[in-house]
Amino acid sequence: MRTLLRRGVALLTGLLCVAVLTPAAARADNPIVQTVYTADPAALVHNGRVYLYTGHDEDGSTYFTMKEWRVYSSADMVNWTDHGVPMNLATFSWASADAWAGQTVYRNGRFYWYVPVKNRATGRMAIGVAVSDSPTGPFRDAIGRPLVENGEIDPHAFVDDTGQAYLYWGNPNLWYVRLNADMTSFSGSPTQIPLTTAGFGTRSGNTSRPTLYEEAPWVYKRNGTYYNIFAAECCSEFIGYSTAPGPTGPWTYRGTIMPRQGGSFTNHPAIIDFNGGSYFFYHNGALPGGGGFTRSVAVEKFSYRADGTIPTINMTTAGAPQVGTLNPYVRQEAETIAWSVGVETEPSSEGGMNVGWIEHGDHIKVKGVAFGAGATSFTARVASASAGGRIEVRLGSATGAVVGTCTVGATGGWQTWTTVTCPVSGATGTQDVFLRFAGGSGYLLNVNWWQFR
Ligand code: FUB
Repeated sequence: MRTLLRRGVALLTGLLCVAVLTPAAARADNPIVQTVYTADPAALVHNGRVYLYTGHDEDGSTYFTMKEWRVYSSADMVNWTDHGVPMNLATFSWASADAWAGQTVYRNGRFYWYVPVKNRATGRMAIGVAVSDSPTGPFRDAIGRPLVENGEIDPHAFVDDTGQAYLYWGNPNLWYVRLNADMTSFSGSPTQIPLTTAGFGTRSGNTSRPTLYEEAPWVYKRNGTYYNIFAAECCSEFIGYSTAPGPTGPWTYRGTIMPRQGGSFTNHPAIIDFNGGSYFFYHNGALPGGGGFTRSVAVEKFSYRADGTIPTINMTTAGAPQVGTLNPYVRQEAETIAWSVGVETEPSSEGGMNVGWIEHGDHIKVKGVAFGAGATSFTARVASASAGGRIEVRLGSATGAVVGTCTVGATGGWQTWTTVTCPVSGATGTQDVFLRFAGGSGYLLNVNWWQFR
């Protein structure tokens, strides 16, 4: 990812410089993740945070070459914390390939992550289920075998307010099965939801698939109505939706949510309500080097119409507005990022993740940082196997006013951590903070966390 993204972001930065006075460009926070390609979003609200589960498109992919899944979380919809890779193909001893589109639900103190993977024994796509006590994992295979297998993909679990849970999945068909309360077994047999044109719209020119339904069902209930949001009419896909009076139908096609756009021939929806707002997640090819096999997850805020229908939602680079502000006076993970240029993340020897592969001129943007009356110092947990470098604390942009500079020396290793502190002056009110890195050539330093005082 590094070379591709660095080169592309330099281009993007150039374009943004041309439009430097355009507020939308300055605010651009979509796609959500800049450090790797991400695909197939699934979002979950838990204890005041949004957890975003994604797949990972390998750099330079020419197919859905996917080996692991990733988790990010946010309390404000713009600053997203990278929780790394809590699950990969090796989690499922019976899986051989294709870590494709999954989804996570919470029930009775546990998190269940349903994913499609290829079953080594049969060569077919099957649905696995992993479990964890934490939304960020690690996850383990809950049953040691496929939960269900019929060669189809894109599982989505939904727990109805009756307590009955359902698993939906399918491409080219649409299936459901009633999950038991343990969420890792089911009752009855997988059942096909009839793909009627009344239920799922009319596809043009494909008699073997008469309806618009393609894949990626996302089912939920709102104000007594069941919604099924899905990827429609490959290729390229748009996002459509249907509604029903019950969890298994009968469905009525309601139209387009997100038209075809964004440079990826697939799209993949997730919808949540968080903190009084409604949010629509999707993916596109918007990052440098991006396309149909190098996708990136993004989000838009939207409002349901009074009658419960969903308006057309277009992809933006601005993304969702920030919910609240970020507190700089508590420890913040360096991998909590609104936008970054040049950096990557990795597991830290101190737990969680750290930011690494930092070179001169790279930066991290943290949005809406509430300094109040003002900060007097900046502290960062850092490591460097080279000669180190500097962390410039800038406000407003990567070329904005420098309010503090911390010098980082050699620590003897990329995971040999020390704490540096430098004075800060002029950081008051609510600001977008840019940590810009400076120094010589090559990698300069790693950052695990930071905090103002
Ligand atoms: O990411 C692989 C596949 O592409 C997913 O399973 C589908 O939903 C499509 O996004």
